[in-house]
Amino acid sequence: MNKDAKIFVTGHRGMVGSALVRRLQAGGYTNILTRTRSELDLLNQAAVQQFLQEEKPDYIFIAAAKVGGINANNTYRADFIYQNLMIEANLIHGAHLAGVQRLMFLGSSCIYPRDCPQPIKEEYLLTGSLECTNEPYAVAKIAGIKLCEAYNTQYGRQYVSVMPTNLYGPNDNYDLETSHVLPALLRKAHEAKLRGDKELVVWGTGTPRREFLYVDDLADACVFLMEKGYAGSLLNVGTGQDVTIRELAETIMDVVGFEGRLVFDASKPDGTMRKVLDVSLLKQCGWCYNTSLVIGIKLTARDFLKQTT
Ligand code: GFB
Repeated sequence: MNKDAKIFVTGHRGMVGSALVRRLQAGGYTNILTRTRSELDLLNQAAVQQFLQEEKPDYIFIAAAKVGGINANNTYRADFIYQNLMIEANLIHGAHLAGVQRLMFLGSSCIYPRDCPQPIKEEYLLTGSLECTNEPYAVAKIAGIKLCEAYNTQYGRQYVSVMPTNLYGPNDNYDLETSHVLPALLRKAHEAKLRGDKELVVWGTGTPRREFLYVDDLADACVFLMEKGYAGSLLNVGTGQDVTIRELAETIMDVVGFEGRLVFDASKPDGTMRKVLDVSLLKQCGWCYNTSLVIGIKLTARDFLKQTT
């Protein structure tokens, strides 16, 4: 990528998009294009097509998406499938019409079958049934991958789909009903400490395993792959290491300094029991993560305090 290439980052106010903008700016890129939701409604096909025709970016990163944790995915099922299908279809088709050759579509590790072998290889896509709690979101993201593949095979585009594992970091959503587990537990531990509580409630049984990647590492991987001209269609991005939800909660308690005990609310769903990515392909490309879970949690705790105090 030339340093003055026009790079459109969608979703730049979200956790992933803002990390991409930080990483691009740090890399010396000077022509980064962003639009807020009120400036450009990505659900509006005509508006997206007109914008892309006018701007004709050289590169697009699709970080805009309707996202959330297990409860949000399970509750707002229609919103998750509809909004994600519209955003990606409008952007991918609009990019093609505007002659954009290079695009990166960001998905999620929940696109893989619920019970597939672990660690999860890219080739397991569409080999089994999905986890029920996030099936609408996963179906939309799978459609995005297939859109990219189809424009590559029919029109010779280079649209790459990157599947990150569970992400966390600055600008995350800390709302307890809709957030992912890591920001939720950070907030719960912090508030429990302030109130002097004796207990911290963790949803589910604490036994599911999850892999966590610091969002600035994801942004680094995405820019690395664009710079390298990576031309494969689907690629996992993660650490290749996972922990139980109980271990995650204990690490967060240590970082925050909350000394009460953990209580598990089994009335809440566990979701997939294990979800750890095989990152061999990414390693072969020459990229590896940098931020350990403890360091990443400390950095995120700082962001949480900044946002709430
Ligand atoms: O992060 P999370 O919501 O997403 O939940 P998923 C991970 C695990 O943490 C589940 C447990 O087993 C939850 O039951 N958990 C424990 C909690 N305490 C809490 C809490 O206070 N809040 C939350 N949110 N969870 C999402 C998908 O799945 O992950 C999305 O629904 C997407 O589609 C995303 O793929 C990365 O890993 O279960």
